Amino acid sequence: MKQHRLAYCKEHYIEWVIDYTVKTIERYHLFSKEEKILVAVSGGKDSLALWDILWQAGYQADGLYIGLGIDDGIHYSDRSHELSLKFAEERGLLLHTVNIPERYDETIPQMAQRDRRGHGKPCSVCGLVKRHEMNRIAVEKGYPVLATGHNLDDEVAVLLGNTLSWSMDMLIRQAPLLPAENGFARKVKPLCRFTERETAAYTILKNIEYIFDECPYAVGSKSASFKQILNQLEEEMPGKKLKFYTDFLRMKKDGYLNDKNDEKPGYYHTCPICNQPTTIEGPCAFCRLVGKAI
Ligand code: Q46
Ligand code: ZN
Repeated sequence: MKQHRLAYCKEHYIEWVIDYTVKTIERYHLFSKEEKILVAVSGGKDSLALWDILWQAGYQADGLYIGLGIDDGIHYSDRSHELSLKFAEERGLLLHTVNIPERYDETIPQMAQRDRRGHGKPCSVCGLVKRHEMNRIAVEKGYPVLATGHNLDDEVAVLLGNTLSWSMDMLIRQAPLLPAENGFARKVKPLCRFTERETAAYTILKNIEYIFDECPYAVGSKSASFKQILNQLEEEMPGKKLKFYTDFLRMKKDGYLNDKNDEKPGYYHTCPICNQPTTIEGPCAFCRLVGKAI
């Protein structure tokens, strides 16, 4: 690992990953061992690695799997559910499951077809639904903390995208911890300092079976192009990704990006249907999407 100037054998690599995650949790004050954590699990390497690390490190972490109804010939959703269940059973961990087509009578691609946002591409609808369901389960089942497996590659790709478009409201909100507010659970990203390669190495060394295929809709996304560019940079300048991210966080901490004049969304209203916070008066974007508002 050139960026850390470290090289480990299998046993010490696993120890290092767990240790480094705990340090990240403490550095950004993400959560404590007394708190119940809900880990959003997709069956992919990052979320399963995160759940495994938190479990190994002695945190109280349960999982949440959201079935999106994405098939596309490879049974992406079925297979990722199977692997998440297997992971939980092998460790005696609790996995909550929400099946979107069963609960709302439509798969994510079907919802996306009806919706104008995203022009038929399901990602923006998918993001809206996942955010809503994760928060719903966290609040309903009493989890103060919601953890996702976003890694450094994900974070720097978002950072590059937001910088290129100078989306100040998004830059202000990008952080390893988003505090709980107005009916939202605290959101945390304990793997934000690991590259994708590092989390993949952890899952392989721990023999964790994960879904290797990406979601079929991830192909050709903007974020995939940003990741490619950043990987080229990293090749030439090892450590660039981590430095880009940590310098950004340091600048924010030093007050360069404060939210005095930002246009960050104000969640001043409560949806009359689902009771979740919303920026608009009346039914929230989710309830309008799933047709409950009609
Ligand atoms: S799952 Fe959903 Fe992603 Fe698939 S449809 Fe797009 S957003 S790519 S993380
Ligand atoms: Zn609502």
